[in-house]
Order: sequence, then C-alpha cells, then structure tokens
Amino acid sequence: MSEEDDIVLSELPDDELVQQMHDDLYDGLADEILEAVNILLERKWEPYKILTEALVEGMRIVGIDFRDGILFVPEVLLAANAMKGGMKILKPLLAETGAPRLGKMVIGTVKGDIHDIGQNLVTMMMEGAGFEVMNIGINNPVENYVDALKEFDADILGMSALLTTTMPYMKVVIDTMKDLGIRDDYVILVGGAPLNEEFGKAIGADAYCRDAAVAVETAKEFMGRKHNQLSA
Ligand code: B1M
Repeated sequence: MSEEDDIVLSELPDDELVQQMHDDLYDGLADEILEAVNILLERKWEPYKILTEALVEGMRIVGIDFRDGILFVPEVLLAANAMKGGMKILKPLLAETGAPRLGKMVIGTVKGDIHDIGQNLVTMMMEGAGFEVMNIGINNPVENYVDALKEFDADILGMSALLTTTMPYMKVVIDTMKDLGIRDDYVILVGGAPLNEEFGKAIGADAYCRDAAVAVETAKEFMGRKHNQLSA
C-alpha cells in the first residue's frame, strides 16, 4: 500500500487538507479533489475561500511548474481537469454568494486553424484563476469574435493561432474591431506557438502571452489597471 492510500482526507485538519489538495491537484487526482471540496464545504468553509486557497493556489503552483518546464501538457490537462471537477461544485455556490469575479474573457482559435489544446488550457487556467471565460472554439471568422464579445459583455479578447498561415488573421480581427470603433473597449491578448512579442505589438494587440500562466498573470494585470482607472 502506498503512502497516498493511507491518507484519509476527512481526518486531516484544515491546513493539512488544503496542502494535500495542492498536492492532489498537482497529481491530477480528480476524485480526491471532489472529496476534499465537499469536506471543506461540510466544515462550513466559504466557497470563495475554497476556490482561492485550495484550488486557485494549487493551480498557481501547477502553472509555475508548467511555465518552467517541470510539468508538461498531459499533466497540466489532468490537473486542470481535477480543478474543473472542484469548480463544478463551487460554481453555483459562488454565484449565490456573489464572490468577486476578476473579469470576463472570450477566447477562440482564428479562422483556418483547428488547433485547440493550447487555448483550452488557457481557458481552464483562466477559470481556475477566477475569470469567466466564453470559449468559442476553433476556426473563428471575425464576426464570431465580435458577436461573442458583445453577447458575453467581455473585458478581454483572447486569440490563439498555431500556424504561420493563420496568425496574420489576428490582425484582420483587430483591424475590423478598429473599423467598428470597438477596439479600445477590450484588452486583446494573443498566443500560440509561432507568435512572439514583436508580432503581438505589430498587429496592435495589448500583449502576447507565451503560455497559459503568463495569460493569467497578464489578464490580472490589465484588469487591475482597469479597476484602478474606474475607481480614480
Ligand atoms: Co498541427 N501543426 N497541424 N496539428 N500541430 C503544428 C502547429 C506544427 C508546428 C507541427 C510541425 O510541423 N512541426 C505545424 C505548423 C507549422 C507552421 O505553421 N509553421 C502544424 C501543421 C503544419 C498542421 C497541419 C497543417 C498538418 C496537415 O494537415 N498537413 C494541420 C493544420 C490543420 C488546421 O489547423 N487547419 C495540423 C493539424 C493538427 C492536428 C489536428 C493533428 C493536431 C491538433 C489537435 C488539436 O489541437 N485538437 C495538431 C497538433 C497537436 C500539433 C502540435 C504537434 C502540437 C500543438 C499543441 O497542441 N501544443 C504542433 C507542434 C508543436 O507545437 N510542437 C503542431 C500544445 C499546446 C499546449 O501549446 O498550442 O502552443 P500551444 O499553446 C500554449 C501557448 O502557445 C499559449 O498557451 C498555451 C498553453 O501554455 N497560447 C495562448 C496558445 N493560445 C493562446 C491564446 C492566448 C494566450 C496564450 O490568448 C489569451
């Protein structure tokens, strides 16, 4: 029997249980995360406290190790999946208690491009960090982005492209938004393996995001600035 098998989650005090949840998220153990979330709810933890201290903090650690090349895509997908399970329980409860949301993002892969693993990862990490995300999938013409931004009342547009032949379409989207007079209503973040910072600047995006962890940090930074401007 492994050491893991000996751990009875319900017998752990709160601080050790939360620490164990960070480890279980890291290991992508979905059932354990579900059980632990329910235990904390039974112990009268606020859903928002569970989200931030147990799940988001756990995913923050996963995000750092992913960025640093210690964890790889399959492990991060497992962690994100475990996180999603926990989020599913908390989501309706959070809506009831009105926990603060960090902001809303529409994300999708551009027209002509069907790669979606990266943007799904960004979606999960953003949701894990407390953003609401509308993922519009793959192969999106500009109209899809514009419609979704309005429908979702988004703060941020995220675009993904994995092909050198499809990445220029991001400029088409941004230029169309300029023509429609809505460019400055949104923070525009772009990502995908063939892009770089220079390309992001050249097409008029607000930032290029190297990976999902950077996307979360960049989105938080921009939303922080927006809130400061509004309260000034
Ligand atoms: Co494609 N493919 N593929 N492929 N594929 C690449 C991209 C390629 C580099 C492979 C190669 O030749 N070495 C190459 C592109 C070459 C180029 O353009 N210079 C290529 C090609 C050529 C093609 C086809 C044309 C092949 C063919 O049919 N002849 C075809 C294109 C189809 C199309 O889109 N129209 C094609 C098809 C496919 C599959 C369907 C088989 C599959 C996609 C499955 C899917 O996505 N559901 C596939 C895959 C898996 C890949 C590789 C192997 C892996 C891509 C991936 O998922 N990476 C890829 C080679 C490679 O990149 N090593 C390749 C993992 C993912 C987590 O990383 O997407 O970069 P990534 O996302 C990161 C960051 O970039 C960033 O965060 C993510 C997480 O950290 N990020 C964002 C991404 N989007 C963001 C958005 C943001 C922020 C950050 O907004 C805020």
